[in-house]
Formats: sequence, C-alpha cells, structure tokens
Amino acid sequence: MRDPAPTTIYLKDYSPFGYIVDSVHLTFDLAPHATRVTSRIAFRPNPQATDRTFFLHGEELNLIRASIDGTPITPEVTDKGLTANVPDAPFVWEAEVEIDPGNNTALEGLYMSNGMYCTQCEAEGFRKITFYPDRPDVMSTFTVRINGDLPVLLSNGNPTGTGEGWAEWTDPWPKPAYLFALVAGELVAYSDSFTTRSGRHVDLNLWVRPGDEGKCAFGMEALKRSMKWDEDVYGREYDLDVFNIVAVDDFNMGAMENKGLNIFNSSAVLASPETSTDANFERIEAIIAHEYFHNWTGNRITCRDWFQLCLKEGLTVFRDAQFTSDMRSAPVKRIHDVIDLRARQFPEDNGPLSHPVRPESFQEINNFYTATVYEKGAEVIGMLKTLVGDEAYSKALDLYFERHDGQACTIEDWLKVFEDTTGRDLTQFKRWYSQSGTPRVKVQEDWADGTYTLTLSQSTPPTPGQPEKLPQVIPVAVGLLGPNGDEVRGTEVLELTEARQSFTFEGLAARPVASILRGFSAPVILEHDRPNAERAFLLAHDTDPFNRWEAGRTLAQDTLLRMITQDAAPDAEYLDGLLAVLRDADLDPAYRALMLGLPTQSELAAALHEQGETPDPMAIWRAVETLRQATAQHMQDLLPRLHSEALVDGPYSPDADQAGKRALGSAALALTTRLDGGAMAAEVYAKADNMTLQLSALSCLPRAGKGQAELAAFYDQWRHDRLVLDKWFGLQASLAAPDDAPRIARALCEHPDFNWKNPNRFRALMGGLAMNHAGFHHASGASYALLADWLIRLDPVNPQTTARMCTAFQTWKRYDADRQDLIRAQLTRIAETPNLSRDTTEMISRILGA
Ligand code: 0A1
Ligand code: ZN
Repeated sequence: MRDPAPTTIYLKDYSPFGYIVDSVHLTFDLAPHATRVTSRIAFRPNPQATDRTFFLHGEELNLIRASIDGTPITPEVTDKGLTANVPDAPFVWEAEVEIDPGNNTALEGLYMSNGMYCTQCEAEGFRKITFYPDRPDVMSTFTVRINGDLPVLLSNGNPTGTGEGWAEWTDPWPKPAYLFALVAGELVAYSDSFTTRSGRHVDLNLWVRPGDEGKCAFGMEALKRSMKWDEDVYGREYDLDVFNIVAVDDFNMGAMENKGLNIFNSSAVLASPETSTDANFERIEAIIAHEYFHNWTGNRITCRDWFQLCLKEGLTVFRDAQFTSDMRSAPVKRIHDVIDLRARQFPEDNGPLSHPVRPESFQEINNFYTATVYEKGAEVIGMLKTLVGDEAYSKALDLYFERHDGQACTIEDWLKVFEDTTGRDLTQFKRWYSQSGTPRVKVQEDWADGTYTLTLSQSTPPTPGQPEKLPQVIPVAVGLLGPNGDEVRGTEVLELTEARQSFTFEGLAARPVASILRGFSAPVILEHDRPNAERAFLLAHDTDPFNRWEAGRTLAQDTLLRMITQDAAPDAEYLDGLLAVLRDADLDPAYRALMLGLPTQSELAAALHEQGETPDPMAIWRAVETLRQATAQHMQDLLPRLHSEALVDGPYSPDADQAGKRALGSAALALTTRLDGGAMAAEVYAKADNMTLQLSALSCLPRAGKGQAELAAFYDQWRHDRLVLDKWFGLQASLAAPDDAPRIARALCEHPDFNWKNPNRFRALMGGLAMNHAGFHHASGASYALLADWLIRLDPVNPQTTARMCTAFQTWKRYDADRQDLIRAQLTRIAETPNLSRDTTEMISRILGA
C-alpha cells in the first residue's frame, strides 16, 4: 500500500464499531494467483455505538460481488475499504473477493511460502483477505470452509467436516479477525495429545515440511509442559479439541497465537541437537509457551484497540518468563532478561523512537511491536506483582479472567482488577504506561549513630513528545550486608514515589554495604557512585544472585569506561573478583558463564554518551579486546579446570544443567583462544557433535585471525539446512574485524544463498552487521550505505521487515559529527525513495526526529 499522506491514529479518538458481528462464514477456493474468498457475515446494530457508518476495511482486494440480505449492492470502494447503506436492523452481508497470495511478498494476509498457503493477520492483515471490520474489539465465531487440492487444510477451532479436496473448521470462541488463520499445504504432522485437568482430550499436531519431522520432538514437549504449567500456576485450561502448530520458513516475526492454529517461524519451533544451539532450544521453549499462553491472555481476553497491545503482550511475556524461570534457573533467566532489556529496550527508550508502553498515537501499528511494549510491558507487570505481593497478584488474575473472559479490554480494566482486589490506588502506577523514557534513580548514602539512610532521587530525561515527567512509583528492593559479608537486613521493597525520598535503617552495629535494586526490581538506570571496593565486596558476598552478577557487571563497565576515556589499565579489583567467582565450583556453571560476559559495545557507547562524552567505536572495541586479553591472562591457570567442569556426560540434552556447562565451556574457550591462537577452538570444532559446540568453537576462530577453512567446511556441511545457513551468514557479519566488516558483509550479499526476500536470511546478515558495533560504525560509512541500499531494495517487497531493520540507525545521535552526517545522508536517501512504504516512512521520520 502506498500512502502519500500517512494519517495518524490517536488513542483518544476511540469509538466502538456501529455493528455487532454475530457470526462469520468464510469459503476459500484456493488458487495461487486467484484465490476466491466468499464471506457471509451476520451483523446487527450495536446499541453501545452512536456512529452507524457501515465501513469495512479492505486492501488489495478485487471485489467480485456483494449483497445485503440476498440483494446485490454496489458499495463505494476505496483503497482502504468500502462503505454501504445498510438496514437499521440485523442483516446478512455477503461478498466475494479475489486475492493473489502467490504475489504477496509482504507476508501479511494470505501468502505463499514454499508452495504452502498461510496467513498472518495481526495486526491488520485480515483486511487483505476480505472486507471486514478489522479491529480487535469486533469479536465473532468463525466457520471456515477450505476448497483446495492440497492434502492438509487447516483453520482455527475444531474440525467439523472433511472430504476429498475440502475441509471445514468451526471456532466456537468469539475472536477478533487478527486471530484468524488458514494453512494449506503438503505438510506432515508430528502428533501427540494432552488431557486437560478437567479431562478434555486434546490432539496436538506440529505440522512441518516433509523432512523436518525429526526436529519436532522438543517443541512438542515444550507445548505439553506449557499446557500443564498454565493449569498449575494460573488455573488456565485449554478450550478446544485440537491444538495445531505450523512451521513456516517465510515469516516476519517469531510466531503468532492464532486461535487453535499457531503459526511459527520455523526458526522458533524446529530443533535438533545437530542443528540448534542451546540458546535456540531455550528460545523455542519460551516462544511455544508464549504463544500457548496467549490463548488466555490475548485470545479469550483480547485488546479493545491496538493502543492496548501491552495488555496482551506485556502480560504474556511476563508469563513466559515465569515459565522459563520455573523450567530452568530463575536467576539465570532474570539476568538474561535484563541483558536483553538493556540491549534492546533501553536504546529504544532513550532515543528518537521512545514511546510509552501504551502509545497514544501511531501511523503504522506494525511499528509498535517493540521491546518497549513487550519487554518493558512485562517489567511493568513484574513491578505490579512486587508491589501487591504474590497472593494479591494471583487473586487479581483470577478476577481478571472471571470478569473479562470473552471481552476486548483496556489497561484501565487491567488495573481495576488490582485496585478491586487490593484496595490500592494505582493512579500513579499508571504512569508506567503513559510516560516514556527510562527513569534514572540516583543513590545517596548517609551513616551516623547506627542509622543508615538511603536517599533516592528519580528523574526521567525528556523523550519525544514528553518534555516533562512526573515521579513514578518505583519499587526498589534493598538488602544490607554487614562488614563480614553477612546479610544484616534481608530484602525489603522500598516504594519510591516522590522525586526525592529518604529511607532509614536503624540499630545497625556497623556501616552496611547496601545491595540496591535487587533482582532488578524496576526497569531503571541506577546511578550510584561508590568505591570499587564496595562493588568487589558485593561481587564476593551479595546474597541476591542478580545483584551479585550486577556488581561484576558494574565493575567491568567502570574499568572499560576508564580504559576508554583515561587510557587506564584493566582494573585489578575486577579481575581478582571475577577470578574468585569463577573459582567457586559451588556456583552454577551457567551463572559463572554470565559472570564472564561484558557490557555490549553499544551499551558502552550509551554509557559514554550519558557521561557527556562522544563514543569512539574503535576505542571501545580496542578497550574490550584489551580487557578480554587481560582476563584471559589473569585466568590462565583456572582455564583448564573450567574446561573440565564444563564437560558433559552422556548424550546431548538441551536442559539447563547441560546448557549451563556448555555456556561456561564456551566462555572459557573464547578466553583460551586469546592465549593459544585458536588451537583448542579448532580442535573442539573438529570434534563437535552438536551445534552449540560447533558454533561456539567456530565463533572463536575469526577473532584469532583463523577459521577460513572451518567456515568453508561449515558451509559445505550445512548448505542444505536453511536455519543453520542463517547462522553462517550472521556469524561472519557480526564477528568480522571492524575494518573487514563492510567488505565481508558486501561479499555475503553477493552469495547465491543470500535469499534476501526471506526475513530470517535478511535479518541474519543485516542484523549481524548492525550488531557488529565497530564494524557497523566503520568511519568510511560503508556499512551504513550497504544497509541503506538493502533497506531501499527490500521496502517494496516487505515493508514490515524493512521498517524493523531501520532501528539499526536509532542511536545515531550518540556519535561524532562525521558519523552523524554519514548516517543522516543515508536516512535522507531512504526517506526520499519514491513510493516508500508507510511502515518505513514512519520509522525514518521518527529516527530523523522530523
Ligand atoms: N502476537 C505475536 C507477534 C506478532 C505480531 C505481529 C505479527 O505480524 C505483523 C506477527 C506476530 C506474538 O506476540 O508472538
Ligand atoms: Zn505475544
């Protein structure tokens, strides 16, 4: 869709649709370039609505015929939809349209992937299938008949009829159109079943392309564990006779929660030890859980409008994080999530794309499936739970499900169930949904006569459209340690509600060391100037595993910043503290592996910018290299022991224990490579019998100036496996030395396997380059130009993926004037491209700050 003057949609303009939909009957006659869709929809006037305009969304549809109560009509059709005169009483709408799934490269609506038909309707894709009130507050039951000569024909709900060349599906649960799905293809099922706690037998099928059956077992187990967990923890049962999951290669996102028929990017469901890493397995488990949990948080209770997206996404991310914590290690999961939040959400919240968890306006809703809506949205739920306590949280959720089942809701509805169960006024808490930007919390400490006083001040820098901020409710979990490392005060949640507030702890025998923001109890930036000796003390003694890790992280960041700005040597307190933690064999290997991590180079650039410095990507890169080298030397004697602790007995399993050992082994291997020039990594690579080991060894080698032979061998071994080939592209682009990155990425773009129309392949290469901080910010501007060339090329083919990839430029204002000029030139070049999509136009203009 080309839209010369994009319109802005506002939350404040919400009004209900003039009609209620009682039932929808759809018939699909499938043909790659001329699919016919016939709809029969029962409407009646909505007594809650004042505006009775009968407007149905519809885009890229060829209307063949339309009728009302059997009488043919000629509606007024534009490129957005149609309007018609309708009776002021119940009526039946019928229409027949023709669509062209074979030429749908945007992967929205009905499209084809490897000869298979599939759909993606969230957020506004259903309007590319037929004329309909395509908005989430219009809910209806659907009956779907599919006519086609493919062996597998699927839609939402339960199967209610089948014969040669056709199948019928009926979904008894009213749903909005964005949850509609249809799949048709030559697929094979990996099947199992689940009996719900009330005794409902559910058939489970994972539908894949022939040849992929061997990669389904893990996903199926993850599904069954999710179903059980949602019964045990939230009391939520599945509500249909069948649950289908389909894997598709061409998909813009991770997966989609369509009622009873989830559609997954194959990278988010297919797994085998030979082709998938431990991280892949963990991600698959989380995404399967996420989509399954949407059945209640999203489908049974949906969103009134797209501004409420966080209602389903924040809550469902929070639920899938709880699930992962229960299945694996809670502290490790929390640390992973905070690393991810800082890497993806903080840059968004502190740059030109900053927006509230519940945005108030948009041009293209697809641009708001963001880390802020999802991950900060989940943090907000976590804070709410911390503030009200576990028991009240659970009661509030029971009330939410009871009160709102079958409805399309708002954040107000959500907060009201908490107010009603706890009696608490959440007016101030609600600012977490409306104020954008990451709050800074500054710490000041005082000690006198056995009393420790903690003074916290909060402020949030201005963000687009929000020059002034009001204080938010910030739960700050605090514990106090005595001089010998014992905890003298266990964790207590302080509620910071004012701009500045003091909290006192009396009757202490000695000045304590405070452990602040335990468990990362709020998504804020803590500003705490304290001696490194205190950080080292916390690294050695903190009883809160998150803050113990955080102490190491802060030490690492501090030493790196001083290495960058003052040419300082690596800090001994950091190196010694790290060594002591890594030596402690009682600590979980996964946790120790995380301890060896460093802040990303992009995070260091942000921290420098925050200090008023202009980050130099090459200086950052050099400091990280130097610190890594120093760490390797400092740990030299321990490395052999770490390698042996990382050894796994028996056959590969993706469980948390084995994965943790391999994570430690791979962190140790990266350090060893700095000492032996890659000899051990080459050996591990040669012997590796699973993808985790193979890939971790392979990633060590380019840093040692080696690995050409292994990269070629890897390609030969895996050229037939599209998901593994994505890794091959991504690894080379993300790990290339800064000076080589633009050239290597450009060469990879010429590779015959660079199928750029496939979103996974495009993201692997271009996303890999963008993640290579010093390589992406190469002073020549060559990487900027390469990315811009490809964004311009992809935009007419797939606007959604193009718009998402534009975020690589969102941090541009941090850098020096020359780099800013280079980036601005590329952004302007993209903006001036004729017929640029609405998606990309909106993103570029926001990034430019226009
Ligand atoms: N609701 C899905 C994410 C999703 C959103 C949009 C899509 O197409 C534009 C596809 C998937 C989820 O949260 O998993
Ligand atoms: Zn979701």
